[in-house]
Amino acid sequence: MKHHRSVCPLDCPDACALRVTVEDGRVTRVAGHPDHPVTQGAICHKVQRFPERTHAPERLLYPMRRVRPKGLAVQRATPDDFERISWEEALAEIAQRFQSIIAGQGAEAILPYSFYGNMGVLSAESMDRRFFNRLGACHLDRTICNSAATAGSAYTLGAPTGVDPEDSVHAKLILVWGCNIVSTNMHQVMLANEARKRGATLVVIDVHRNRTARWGDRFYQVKPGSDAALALGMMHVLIRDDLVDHAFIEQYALGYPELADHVQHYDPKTTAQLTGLTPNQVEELAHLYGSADPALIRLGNGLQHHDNGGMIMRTITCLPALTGQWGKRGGGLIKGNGWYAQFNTTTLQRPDLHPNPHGRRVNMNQLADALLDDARPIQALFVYNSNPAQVAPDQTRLRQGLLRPELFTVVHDLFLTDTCAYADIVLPATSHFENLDLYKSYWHLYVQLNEPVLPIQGECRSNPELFRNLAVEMGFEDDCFKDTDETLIEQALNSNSPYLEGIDLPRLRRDGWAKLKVPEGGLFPHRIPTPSGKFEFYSATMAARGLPPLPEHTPLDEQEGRYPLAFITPPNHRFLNSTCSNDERMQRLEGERPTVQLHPQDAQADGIVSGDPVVVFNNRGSCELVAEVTEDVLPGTAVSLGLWWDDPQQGLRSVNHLTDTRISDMGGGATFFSVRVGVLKRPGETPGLLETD
Ligand SMILES: Nc1nc2c(c(=O)[nH]1)N[C@H]1C(S)=C(S)[C@@H](COP(=O)(O)OP(=O)(O)OC[C@H]3O[C@@H](n4cnc5c(=O)[nH]c(N)nc54)[C@H](O)[C@@H]3O)O[C@H]1N2
Ligand SMILES: Nc1nc2c(c(=O)[nH]1)N[C@H]1C(S)=C(S)[C@@H](COP(=O)(O)OP(=O)(O)OC[C@H]3O[C@@H](n4cnc5c(=O)[nH]c(N)nc54)[C@H](O)[C@@H]3O)O[C@H]1N2
Ligand code: SF4
Ligand SMILES: [Mo]
Repeated sequence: MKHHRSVCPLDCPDACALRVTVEDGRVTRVAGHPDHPVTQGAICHKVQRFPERTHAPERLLYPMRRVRPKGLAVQRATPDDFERISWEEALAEIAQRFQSIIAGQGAEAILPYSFYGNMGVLSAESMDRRFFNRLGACHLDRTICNSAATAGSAYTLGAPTGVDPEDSVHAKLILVWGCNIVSTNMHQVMLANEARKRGATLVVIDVHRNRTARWGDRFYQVKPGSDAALALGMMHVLIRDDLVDHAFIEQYALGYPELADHVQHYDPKTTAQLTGLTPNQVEELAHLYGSADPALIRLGNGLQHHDNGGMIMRTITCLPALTGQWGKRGGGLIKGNGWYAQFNTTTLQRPDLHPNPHGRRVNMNQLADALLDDARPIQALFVYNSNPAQVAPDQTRLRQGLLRPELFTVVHDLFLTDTCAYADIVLPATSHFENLDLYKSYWHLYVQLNEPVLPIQGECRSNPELFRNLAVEMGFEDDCFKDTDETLIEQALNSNSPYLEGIDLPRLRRDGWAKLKVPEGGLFPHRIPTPSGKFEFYSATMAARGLPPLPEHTPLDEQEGRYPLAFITPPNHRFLNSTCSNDERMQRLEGERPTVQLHPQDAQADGIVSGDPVVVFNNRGSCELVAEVTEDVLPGTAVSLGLWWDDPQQGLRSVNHLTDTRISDMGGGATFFSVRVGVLKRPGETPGLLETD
């Protein structure tokens, strides 16, 4: 029996340090590393299940070629849909198909599709990027998660950064805003509980009473997409009651007179109408925030998945500058901190290898549109670190696109995901227990090294190894395709960022992790990287781009598709996006089937009671869910948690049949949560208006 250090590879802010037990060549236990300052020995249930996941009989262990028709119409993808082939055959077939597409339509007809299924720097953004750059492939804008917030908050703060979460123990108020931390950021809960012991109040703002709302001390329930109005209403009260920090504003902020004038319109009564709160609640929240010291905002990731998501983030990030909370230990705001780990991406990804840096780009939220683009249809799709046939919007059209007979699709994954149901070639990926990799967190400030603890299983290959092999097959002779994993890590760390100073491979090999050298207070007050060098309430850059220069509330289109309910589909507790959704134990703990939470008023209209199978539909598609009638949601809002894999035999399919490829106001972000639907108690039947309306 041996114990090893490891890192959780999942797309989760906590980036936990793991302690892994290996016995007879198998992982038998995964626990949190007790010495890591943030992980503190605790991890979530999902990753405690990694021994079973790593050695699951369903894991892909060798390359396969399709022998049966594509699609999820009748049943899930099964190994019987494929025949086993050798790596030599697989690589030769991919290279030959790529070469003939390049000769015919050009390399821009080949689209890589990846996200952060494995957050490792090597797995997610190294050899793969070099390969597709050298190929001259279509560029992919990786916008599915965080790009509206990155763009929106940068207008106010200059960079999408926040304070060190370890300082949250010093807060006296923590405002958890559109962030379900009990499920999605458990170590923020541990830190907040410590703050609570020291007297802090925990306030939650969300559209539904989620697990975090139940844990917090106070809960404010708002209408979807109304958070900018709420923040502006809070500013109105803070300014009216002189709860702002004038000295701070004078020294560090730009545009206060314009802001003060602008928020006159957002009196508590108006704000209440816009948000669904009462005027008293608006006053109370503003006073709670304005009088606590230090006050911290933990701003969520999902909150930005609205048509107006960029502006929501831009607006909320103004609050700590108004109250002078930056620079106070335990105050300020945390949205994300990934920006600080400034690895040398130019060397890692080699954008210079691309023959056409300003060539064709596809926004990953608009994969459905790109696949169905008659003028320039994508001819080859190469999927890794992602499961688009589950996570991307507008699945009805997306899957039509994936079924185009001439489309050549390759999927590299650990499991036969829903996307594999559309693959011509499936390639087996190593688990992170089999790889060397480098990790950062998008929340805490530690960089970590992950060393292999298991031999490679079956014929699996890691992402960097796969793209090294493909480069050889394509005849790419550039030296960069010969770099080993160690070299890639050294290159990543060889950056002139002050935050990475003193962090190198030998140190990471010795200690496992190292804290970034971020000065106390983050960028504040040393450097506020906006054009003016101040927090910008008024942004000339936004004005120049045709955007409102002041924080603003833009209501969501409640007429979207003429459907009565706003439909919100955030992550659940035990799946990680669509990863872990194939674990039957996790499914059981999540209640066997996906549900839709409906307010009694909305349910009554159609005689729906809890447990009824219902059809949720709009003009883009439909899916079947089980009704859960509850006052945890507001009238007019329906909530379904988790991305469940399709099961055609059980009538299960992705909630993303209902979402749209529309992009947000800033950053090309996803609009998963700005969707409207109808609900009917008619299982199995497809009412006439479902698909076409
Ligand atoms: N267990 C688990 N953990 C995860 C994930 C997972 O799938 N499962 N996914 C990971 C990833 S990739 C990400 S990006 C993060 C996401 O995690 P979070 O940052 O917590 O974001 P979400 O869970 O998407 O949304 C947070 C909350 O925003 C609420 N919300 C939706 N619309 C609005 C609105 O208009 N106003 C307000 N105030 N609230 C709104 C939702 O109801 C939800 O409760 O979690 C990561 N961690
Ligand atoms: N309706 C709705 N849709 C959403 C969201 C939502 O809240 N609501 N959330 C959105 C968000 S925030 C995000 S980030 C996206 C996430 O979307 P994705 O990034 O697609 O996330 P996953 O579904 O977890 O799929 C990751 C896949 O990568 C595979 N994988 C893991 N490690 C490796 C590896 O080393 N190599 C290879 N080749 N594959 C590997 C996993 O097995 C898994 O199948 O989903 C988005 N979609
Ligand atoms: S999914 Fe998140 S909480 Fe769970 S082990 Fe990984 S990093 Fe930690
Ligand atoms: Mo995400």
